[in-house]
Amino acid sequence: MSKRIDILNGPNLNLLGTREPEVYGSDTLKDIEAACGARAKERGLEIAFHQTNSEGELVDLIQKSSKTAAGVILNAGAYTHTSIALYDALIACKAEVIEVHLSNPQAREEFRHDSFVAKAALGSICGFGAKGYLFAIDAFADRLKKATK
Ligand code: CA2
Repeated sequence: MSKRIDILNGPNLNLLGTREPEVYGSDTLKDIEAACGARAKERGLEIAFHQTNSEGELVDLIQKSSKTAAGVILNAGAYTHTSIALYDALIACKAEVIEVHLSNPQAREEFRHDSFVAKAALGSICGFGAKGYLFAIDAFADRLKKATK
């Protein structure tokens, strides 16, 4: 079984560390990528890390992950709350999906309360900042270990 986890990030997450540290923390996306790489190595997983501001490209990435990855960790940014195209790609995706958000959308504006990603995901990790990505890597590592037992 593939031990690859694709970590996909949506719009504006390339701006992390530049503004709103009180909401999103002070880590840059590069810092998060490095921390994910280190945790994945400890847990015997490979990762591929991507960010795009384009909804269509996010759909393309999910379709690619479906063919090549065991799991997808997805922070779809604001597309989380708007994108039926993402929902359709996720329900067709053969890899399991864990939704991650740095902030807790439920504790924010009402327009962030609904998630098209959550409806197609194994589960969601929200509100723990960059650590949420590491929790998701651990969740996949535990699941893949169980599956090969
Ligand atoms: O909390 C999260 O991870 C979000 O996915 C972040 C999205 C937001 O639309 C979601 O509701 C929750 C926004 C990402 C924008 O990140 C920025 C970071 C620094 C400066 C500007 C934007």
